Amino acid sequence: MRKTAVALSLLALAGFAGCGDDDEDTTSNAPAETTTSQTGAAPAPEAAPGEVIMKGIRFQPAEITVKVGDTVTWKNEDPVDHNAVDEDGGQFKSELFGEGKTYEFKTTKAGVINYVCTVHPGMTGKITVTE
Ligand SMILES: [Cu+2]
Repeated sequence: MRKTAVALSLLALAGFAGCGDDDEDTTSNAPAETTTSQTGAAPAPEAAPGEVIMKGIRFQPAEITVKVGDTVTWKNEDPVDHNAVDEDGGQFKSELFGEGKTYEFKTTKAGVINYVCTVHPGMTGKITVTE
């Protein structure tokens, strides 16, 4: 009967009430192993793909490449208002928006889009949209 006593003590250690005295202690070990599997998180990128920071009266990065269906997000980190206006095909035209605000544009077709901030001459950017 020692075998039964050992099995019961293992069940007790695993937190089971111990209704059965069969050899089920092997399955009761399983829950304890699931805690160590979630290590090694991916490093966070500074700017996500499709994200453009407006800073220093510039679009950063000034040129990005995204896929059709991706969303481009502009984020203003300047203390002055900016906008983003497509100067070729009129696919997007944001309002002026201030620090901490964002504007999003979802691409719908492949091509090159040149855009500007209309209140800051020379503040230009380019989006290459690929299939
Ligand atoms: Cu601007």
